[in-house]
Amino acid sequence: MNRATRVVNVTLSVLLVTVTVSGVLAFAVGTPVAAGWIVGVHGASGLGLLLLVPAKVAVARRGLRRPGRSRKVISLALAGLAGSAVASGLLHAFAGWAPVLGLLPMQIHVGTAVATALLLAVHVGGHHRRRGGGRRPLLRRTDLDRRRALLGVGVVAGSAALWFAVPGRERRATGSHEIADVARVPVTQWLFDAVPRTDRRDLRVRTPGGAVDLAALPRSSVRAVLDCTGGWYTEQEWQGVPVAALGLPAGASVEVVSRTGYRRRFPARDAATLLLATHLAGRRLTAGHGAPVRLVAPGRRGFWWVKWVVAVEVVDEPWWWQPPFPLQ
Ligand code: HEM
Ligand SMILES: Nc1nc2c(c(=O)[nH]1)N[C@H]1C(S)=C(S)[C@@H](COP(=O)(O)O)O[C@H]1N2
Ligand SMILES: [Mo]
Repeated sequence: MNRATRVVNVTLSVLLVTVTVSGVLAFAVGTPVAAGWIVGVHGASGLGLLLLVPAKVAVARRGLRRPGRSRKVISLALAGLAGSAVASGLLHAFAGWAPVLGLLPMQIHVGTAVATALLLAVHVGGHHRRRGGGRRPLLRRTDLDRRRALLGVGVVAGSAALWFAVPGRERRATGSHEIADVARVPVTQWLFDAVPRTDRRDLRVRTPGGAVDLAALPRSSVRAVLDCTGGWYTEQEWQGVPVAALGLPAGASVEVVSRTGYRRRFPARDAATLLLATHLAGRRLTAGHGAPVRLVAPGRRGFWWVKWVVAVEVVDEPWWWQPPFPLQ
């Protein structure tokens, strides 16, 4: 591989790793300032890929002339998938979160992005196997000389400029679009849950100290933003009982459990801000939105807002000892 080819490929790889890592972080972070930075890096590195298209086409032309059918198929599929990831990211930014052909732009985006990352691993792995069987190092010292450092600065500046040049529609720091009307808030599940049958009047929640009837406790209310990773958010008034009012024993974490088995674990200090909500915008929750009791987790993305809560447990394991995203 000659020097120019290497420069193009290494730069592309750095952008792809950056865009993948920042994309995953964008889903994990709900607080506006941190999310703003992460989403900015994400958008810029995603759009920055476009700056490298001409150089990569020149490099790939040469590569495609060499024999090796499966390598060509993988290369072209990779180009198509990465292109679709960029296109669906832009679709979300410009068209909004509403479904296209039954899928949210964000679902198309994450689907094509994950496929891109997996295929990239195959593609890079294939290139770095030597004929003799040994492996070439992925990065070399000479990748980091002064000229290339300058080139790197150029790519970063160009990517940032492109990101500022195509702002898309107005949206929150996380990239989510606003839904102002509470009647239009969609019923959303993370992956596979279905709306369970529940008794609307039964406000009992299991705790380590026994069942607690929320109806017997004073209610408080909070304005909080439900921000779904599907790409929308809504700021509403939620009413219910703070987790701190349940009289839980001390422990490292509290775990909020749904009737469906869906659960999330929180640091114990969050108990003060977590709310077991029974009302949304002054009305009792509907079945789809988590009746009779759903969690409100201010500052956290929607997948933390466990619906159909039946129990709050106290556990010794730290909150980060759980899958970063739910598996159900
Ligand atoms: C190959 C990998 C990826 C590429 C090329 C890519 C590219 C893009 C692009 C070009 C945008 C539009 C940015 C803008 O115009 O503001 C975008 C937005 C977004 N992407 Fe990705 N992305 C990738 C992976 C991911 C992953 C893995 C996730 C989450 C798990 C993710 C989450 C998001 C989110 C939340 C937005 C919305 C941000 C906004 O509206 O500004 N992306 N992406
Ligand atoms: N039990 C359960 N709770 C859940 C989910 C789920 O799949 N199962 N999805 C979460 C996700 S991803 C979001 S965005 C919010 C959506 O709340 P809504 O349906 O009231 O809009 O619920 C959260 N609570
Ligand atoms: Mo969500």
